Amino acid sequence: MIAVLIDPDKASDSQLDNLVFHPNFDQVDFLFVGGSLVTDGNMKICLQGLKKRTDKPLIIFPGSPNQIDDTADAILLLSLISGRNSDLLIGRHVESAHKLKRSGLEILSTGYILVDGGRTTTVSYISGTTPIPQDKPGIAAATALAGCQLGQQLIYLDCGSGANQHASPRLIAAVKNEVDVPIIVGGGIKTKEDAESVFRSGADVVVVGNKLEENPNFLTELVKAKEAFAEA
Ligand code: 1GP
Repeated sequence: MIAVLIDPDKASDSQLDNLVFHPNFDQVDFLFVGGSLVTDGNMKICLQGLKKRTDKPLIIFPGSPNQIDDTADAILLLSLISGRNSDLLIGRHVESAHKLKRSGLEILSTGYILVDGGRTTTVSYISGTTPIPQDKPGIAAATALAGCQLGQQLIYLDCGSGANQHASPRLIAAVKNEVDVPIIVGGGIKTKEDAESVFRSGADVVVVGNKLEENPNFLTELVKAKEAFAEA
């Protein structure tokens, strides 16, 4: 499946139009909305803009509790299990638990694993956590397994937005072999070959943000990668 990540701080009307009215948009499965740093108020404006344009599932990908907004359909309730920042493992969740319950959003409990994408990304800087090195697939697999044993329903392997490289095939495959839950992979996917390699290695959902902001026609390449994998 394909998820497009939308940064509410960058989502102008024309950017949303370019995405939603693209001829291949019907092949997009989910819209993830959020980020490590989002200006107050922009989340709602962005979600309302998307709601007006499409019926696709809108899923919040929150960097902080102020991004919870019931205009969306669901939320990836992220626990940053590759890090040891207690706030991002449980603290923020406690602070937002009642707000989240009242929102009525579908909650998708997600083990979020940050992987080294070759540069310091906003998410690693803001979270103050060290990503798992690409050459340590065993650590990634054990981390994902622990997340599932704690009851997480999804695993998100992320190199962070704008990463130089995406999670390696070896690391994705190691995680895939260890757990039965769906695996979301994002960060640094910039070519059709990247997307194909990530699908082939075991990703159930491929997430692209930056590349589609730069060039909405990359959606055509992404769809070809999804179709090539589906036919194989
Ligand atoms: C980041 O996985 C997402 O959290 C998407 O990353 O912007 O690099 O595609 P990109």
